[in-house]
Amino acid sequence: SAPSLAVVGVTGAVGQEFLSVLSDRDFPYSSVKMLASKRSAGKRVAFDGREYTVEELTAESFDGVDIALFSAGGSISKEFGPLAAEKGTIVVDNSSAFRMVDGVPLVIPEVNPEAMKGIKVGMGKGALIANPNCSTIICLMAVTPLHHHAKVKRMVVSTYQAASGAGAAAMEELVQQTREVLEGKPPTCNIFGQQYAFNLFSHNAPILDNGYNEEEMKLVKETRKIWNDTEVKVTATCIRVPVMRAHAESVNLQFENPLDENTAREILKKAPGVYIIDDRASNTFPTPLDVSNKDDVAVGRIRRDVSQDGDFGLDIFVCGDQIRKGAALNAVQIAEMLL
Ligand code: 11C
Repeated sequence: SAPSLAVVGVTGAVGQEFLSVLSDRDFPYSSVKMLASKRSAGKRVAFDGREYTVEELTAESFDGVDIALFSAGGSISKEFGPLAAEKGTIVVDNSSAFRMVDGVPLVIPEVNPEAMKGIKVGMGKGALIANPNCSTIICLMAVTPLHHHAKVKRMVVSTYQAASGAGAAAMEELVQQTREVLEGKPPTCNIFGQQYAFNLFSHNAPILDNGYNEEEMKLVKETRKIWNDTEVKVTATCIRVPVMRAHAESVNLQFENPLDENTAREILKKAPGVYIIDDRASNTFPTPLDVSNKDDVAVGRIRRDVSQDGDFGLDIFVCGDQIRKGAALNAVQIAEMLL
């Protein structure tokens, strides 16, 4: 029979997207609990033509729940994720809480479905499965097919990250600031503590002792775990740009084996969940708007890296919807694999 579902953090940007992706994909369910903090309890949310009342998340929320999709921040995941799993719920967690924990699969369905082998609804056992960081998902959707062909030795990622990655409030603040700046008023700076509209800045994640911010180190560590490759060299610089909901990433690749740009293009043409926008004649390449509200990741600017010898280096530019493939869609695809 169809699984019972719970959506944790249902009033947030990703929570709301969980609902539209579940609905768009006709995900089968017998019941669905809409869960959030006490603050949001009692609010009404619409799903599949019905209205639901948001319930407060408690330890009892997971009784009888087969699959729970979590996107309510790391501390909620840490508190309630293991508890839900103990009760027999399979938790697909969008936070960074369990990504690097040994034994917790970190999954992009098109990239490493084998990591969650054996985890299924109906086996009478709960589990934790982690959804990678959005920048990692979007990057690896395009890079993994190339990696399988020529093995990436080193990858340099520069990101241009949208407001949505910082949540619904950041998206609202971008709109508000844009209006304020155009009206000549001082911008309201509640989320990032600085002007965001008509500006860009280093990603707001905490800076670590090595000078990288947490977002950058997620790209480094998560790539190694997803590829099951402790050797691959990854470095990243993550930047927040005033774009609403899709991330862009410039990716420089160094390969162990040669890969010319035409072969790369053929590989990317066939890659699941990826499409190419790469028209040099008209200077048409992927943009965040091209992929906003779309499932697939766009890749372009596919070219040989002239700083490397022969065909051992490529540059590409990737755009993906942060809320969809970067979060909700990836989690729902994981949930589909549980059935
Ligand atoms: C951003 N990727 O775009 C971040 C937010 O590890 O899931 C999500 C952080 C995470 O700002």
